[in-house]
This record gives sequence, structure tokens and C-alpha cells, in this order.
Amino acid sequence: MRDVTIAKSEFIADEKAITKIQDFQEDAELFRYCTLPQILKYVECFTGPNIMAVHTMLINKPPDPGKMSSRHPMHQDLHYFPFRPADLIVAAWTAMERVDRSNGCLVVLPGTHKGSLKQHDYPEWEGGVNKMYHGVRDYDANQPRVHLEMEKGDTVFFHPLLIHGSGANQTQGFRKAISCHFASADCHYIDVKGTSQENIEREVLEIARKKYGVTVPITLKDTWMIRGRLVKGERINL
Ligand SMILES: O=C(O)CCC(=O)C(=O)O
Repeated sequence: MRDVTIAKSEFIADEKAITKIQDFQEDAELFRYCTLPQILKYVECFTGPNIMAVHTMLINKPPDPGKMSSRHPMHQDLHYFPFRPADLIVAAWTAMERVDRSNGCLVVLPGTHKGSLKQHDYPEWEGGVNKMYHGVRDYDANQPRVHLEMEKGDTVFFHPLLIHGSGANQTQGFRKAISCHFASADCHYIDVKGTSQENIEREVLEIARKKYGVTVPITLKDTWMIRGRLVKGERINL
């Protein structure tokens, strides 16, 4: 993924324009992160013994190009997932260097994982918003927030309903983190038609058609089934 502001500016070498590498499940070295016993030991407490890596990301938050486009709007990861139950899904996010408010650490609204899935849309940011960076439409901006300042190698595990985002990177360096969403293979797919997730379904299928040239009819479920990879136990539903 390229940062919206950087992609529109003059030539910038790829490694500086790339904000995120997603879906690295076929890359042996990066995927090793998702199989580390130090990570799976905690993941298993949430998912149980049959563990799927469902979504992988290496996030390379660039120095903000001046438009605040390096921010990540407050969102719930469950908005992107067409499977349930939410309590059997967990994110692991590991800092690859020290992260703090200056380079755009994660920001979370504690306790929001006990709420429900909210409507998400593109925020109306003057400087533009990165593709697929949907944000919670209404949340109480005055509720307490916690900035997760972390050292290199620190890992946070969080629930897919937790409202979180990250700030702008005000430094000159690239803020790197690696992350994987895990789900129990016992989770089941849901039909998102008629729910708040219809907008993300439309967008994902449009990207599959336009960007990857998929011409046969596919469903949101298909896009998840081909990316998911078993890391432990037995592949049941997902
Ligand atoms: O690493 C970040 O800045 C936020 C990542 C995140 O929340 C996401 O991609 O869902």
C-alpha cells in the first residue's frame, strides 16, 4: 500500500512510498513471525488450539508528508472480518523499534472491546485518507485514550472490537511494526449483506476485480479463504 499523499507527489523510491505490506503469508521469513512460540503462547489463550493466521501486515509508517495522512483513523478491526465469534479473534502487534507519540504509536480506547461493531466510513480529512483506512463514524472523542508507548520487540494483543488507531509520524524515520490477526479455525463465516460491513465488502471485491483482474464471480469469503493459513492444530471452518 502506498501513502495517499506520497503516491500523488513527485517520484519517491518505492521503499519510501510504501506504507504497508499486507498478506505476507507466502513469505517464509516474514511469516515466521506468525509462528513464533512466544506469540502463539498468548494467542492460544484467545483462540484455543486450532489457530489460523488470517491477516498479516508489516506497517512502515512514513514521516508525515505534511498532510497528516500518516495517521490511522480510529477503527475496529472486526469491520474488515466476515467471520465470528469476535472473542475467538485476536491481533498481535509488535513494535520493530521504539514507538511513542512522536512517531505515531497505537492509540486505544480501553474497554471498547465490550461494545458492539460500529458503522465505519472514510473520515473527512482535508489531506486525504489512505485506501481502506475506514474509521468509526461516531465515537466519543473525549473518552479516555491510552497511547501505547512500546520498546522494540514489545507486543500488544488486542480484541477485534477494541477501538484503536495511530497518530501521525512527526519524525524523519519510518515507524515499523509487524502484525498478524489470528482466529480460531472454529470461527464461521457470516454474510455481511444488510450489515454495516457491506461498504467494505463492496470495496474489497472492487479491488479484487480492478487491481488483480479477477474476472470470475468471487465472494468476500473467498478472499479470506485463500489468504488464511493454519499455524497450529486443524483447519476446520476458516
Ligand atoms: O500500525 C498502525 O499504525 C495501525 C495499524 C492498524 O491499526 C491496522 O492496520 O488496523
